[in-house]
Amino acid sequence: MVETGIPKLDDFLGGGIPVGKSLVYYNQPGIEGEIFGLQTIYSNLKSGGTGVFVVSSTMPDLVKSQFKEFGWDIELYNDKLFFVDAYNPLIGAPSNEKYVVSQPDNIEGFNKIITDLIKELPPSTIVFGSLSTIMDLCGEKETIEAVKTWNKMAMLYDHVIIYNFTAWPYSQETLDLIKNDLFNAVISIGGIAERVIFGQYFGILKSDWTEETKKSMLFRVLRPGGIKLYIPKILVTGAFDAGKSTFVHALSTRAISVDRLGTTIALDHGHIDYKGFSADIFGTPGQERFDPIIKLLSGESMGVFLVVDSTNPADFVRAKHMLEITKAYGLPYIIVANKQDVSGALTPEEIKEQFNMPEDVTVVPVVAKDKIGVFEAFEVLIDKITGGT
Ligand SMILES: Nc1nc2c(ncn2[C@@H]2O[C@H](COP(=O)(O)OP(=O)(O)O)[C@@H](O)[C@H]2O)c(=O)[nH]1
Ligand SMILES: [Mg+2]
Repeated sequence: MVETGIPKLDDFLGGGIPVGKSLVYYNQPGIEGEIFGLQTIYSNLKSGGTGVFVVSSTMPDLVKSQFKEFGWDIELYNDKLFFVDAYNPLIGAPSNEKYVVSQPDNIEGFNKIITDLIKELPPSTIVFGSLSTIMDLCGEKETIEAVKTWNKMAMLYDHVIIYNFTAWPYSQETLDLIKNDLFNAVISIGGIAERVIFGQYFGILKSDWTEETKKSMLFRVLRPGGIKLYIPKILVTGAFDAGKSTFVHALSTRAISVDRLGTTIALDHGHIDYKGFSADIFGTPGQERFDPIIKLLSGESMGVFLVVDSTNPADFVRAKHMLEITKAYGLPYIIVANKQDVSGALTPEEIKEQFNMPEDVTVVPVVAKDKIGVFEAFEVLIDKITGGT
C-alpha cells in the first residue's frame, strides 16, 4: 500500500493505494486540485519511498517552490525524487533535470521517457502533474492510448501511478473513459458553488479495491500545511458557567471573542488545526432567552459539543433542553463532562445515567481549564462527523 497522504482519504481507500494500481485526481476547473498530487508524493518521500513527478504545465523549478510554500522540504530527498521535465523544451529553455521530454507535443516523446523510467526505477510513486496539458499538446486519443500502456507497465513493475486531471470540456468520450475505465480509482475534486465557490470537496467516485463509498469531505488548502479537512462550524453549547468559553479557548489554536450582539453577550469563536483537520468552533450563550440563536446557529453546524459542569446536576436539565434544540437538526454530538478536577464531580457513567441517555452517547471526561481531554473530545466528535473510519 502507498498512502495518498490526504487526510481521511487513505481511510476511505482502506489504507491507501495498493502497489500496481492507478488513480486519477479528477478536478473540476477552478479548484485547487493540483496540490493533491504534490501532497501524495511528499508523503511518500517522507515514508521512505521514491517519487517521480512529471511536470508538463510549468517549470520544474516552480513546482519545487510550490513544495516549499507548503512547508515541505524536498531537498532532503534529492536522491529519491525525480522530475520529468516536459515543459522547458516546449519553451526552448534548457533543463536541469535528469529526465527530459524533448518533444512534449508528441506522445512518442513521452512514451520513451516514461517507459524507460518505469523499467529503470525501483517501485515508485509516479505522479503526472497535469494529464490535461499532455492531452492538449498531444491529442486526446493519443494520450489515452499512452496512459493505457503506462498503467499496464506500472502494474508489471510494481509502481503506483497517479494523474492530476482537470476536466476541461474535452469530448464526452474522453471524460467518460477517464471517469469509468482508464484507472483503478477516481477521486473527484470539486467546488460547492452558488455564484462564487464557497467550499471545496473531494470524494471517491470509483475504487476497484474498496467497497463503493459515497463519502466526501470538505477541504481547504493551507500554505504552509497543505490539504486540511475543513469543518466550517462546530457548536459548543451548554448551561451558563458550564465552561463553554474555557473549552473553546482550550481547543483553539487561534481564539477570538466576537462581540457580535452588543455588550449583553459575546459569542466565543475559535479555530483549531489538528491532525489534518481545520475547524471553526462557535460557543453559544447559555441563557434561555438566547435559545433562538442556538437554533439559528445549529442549523449550519456540522456537530455539537454539549458542555456540562460535572459538579452541578441541577444544570443537567437545562443542558438537556439545549441538546434537544440542537438535536432537532440531527447533528452528531458528544457530551463534554467538564470540571472533572473538582472533588465530587460525577463520572461520565453517572452523567449518562442522570441524563437518561441512549447507550451509544459518548461522554468524554474533560478539565477544560487545564486543557485535559479537550483534544480527545475533538477527535471523538470529528469521528462522528466524518462517519468514523
Ligand atoms: N475547576 C474547574 N473550573 C473550570 C473548568 N473549566 C472552566 N472552569 C471555570 O468555570 C467558570 C465558568 O467557565 P466559562 O468558560 O466562563 O463558562 P461558560 O459560561 O459556559 O462560558 C469559570 O470560572 C472557569 O474558570 C474546569 O475544567 N475545572
Ligand atoms: Mg461563556
